[in-house]
Amino acid sequence: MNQFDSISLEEIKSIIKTKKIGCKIKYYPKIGSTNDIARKLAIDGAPEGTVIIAGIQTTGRGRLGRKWLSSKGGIWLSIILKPKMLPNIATIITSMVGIAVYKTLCTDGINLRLKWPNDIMVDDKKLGGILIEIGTELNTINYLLIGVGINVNNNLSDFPTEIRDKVTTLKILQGTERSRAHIISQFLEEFEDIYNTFDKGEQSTIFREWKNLLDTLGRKVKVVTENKIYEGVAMDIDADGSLVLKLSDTKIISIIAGDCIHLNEKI
Ligand code: BT5
Repeated sequence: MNQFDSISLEEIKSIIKTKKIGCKIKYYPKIGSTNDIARKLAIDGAPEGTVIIAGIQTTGRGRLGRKWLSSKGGIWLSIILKPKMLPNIATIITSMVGIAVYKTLCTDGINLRLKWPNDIMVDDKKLGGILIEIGTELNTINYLLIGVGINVNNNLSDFPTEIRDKVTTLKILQGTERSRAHIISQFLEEFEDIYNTFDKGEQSTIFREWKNLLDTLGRKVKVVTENKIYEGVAMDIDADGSLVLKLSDTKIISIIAGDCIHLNEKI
């Protein structure tokens, strides 16, 4: 047992400087998925900014029901939001989470980049991911759940062999274990900052910042959407957060959701 083996809620509460995000924080040493607990709490009327943190998730999930490996040592958390309804709200919130993770970790000499739409990458390996789930009723957002997973003190041996060459952790990158309480507190502060910018209606400022961090732009990519696969050059992010793709026949299209594979170095 060492000092970084567990996440101390008391420590987070003693250092965090936010007003809204983290107004209530719940910690579970081992649960299914923080997003499931968040959903229950949101339906029961938990206030905006409530945060749920897990030590281990037994049924952590990614997008489209994919499995998210959540062994001991990572940051697995959800935030309950109650934002105003906007078209493509999931995209702007994903961008805000990516920017907040970047600002939290960039001072540590890590070459962190974002891969459209929701991957947190270092040197082309996945360090973390973002999952947005929305509860709506008659065109009104009842709640929006942000799920964030970041590999911190977990080891490569915690991952199945088939994805070991595609993932990384802060411990592998930095050769040392980190206080997750500190990282979480800083991340929640960075997120609150950018959520205030969002509340002021400054979406274009947020997308401009996102574009600077997106490693996807300028690359040849393959994008797998629900019903089609596209290949082309990722040109830009448009006003609603869609990826603008120039196809090989020079046709230009916008894609709001999908899985993106980088096919080459930046051109
Ligand atoms: C994501 O999905 O990247 C969103 C991950 C969100 C996880 C958080 S943890 C807290 C909250 N509670 C939850 O239950 N979930 C959220 P997606 O883009 O679909 O990527 C999923 C893919 O990433 C998998 O199919 C694996 O290939 C890979 N993967 C799984 N676990 C990983 C890990 N710990 N680190 C890096 N890659 C992983």
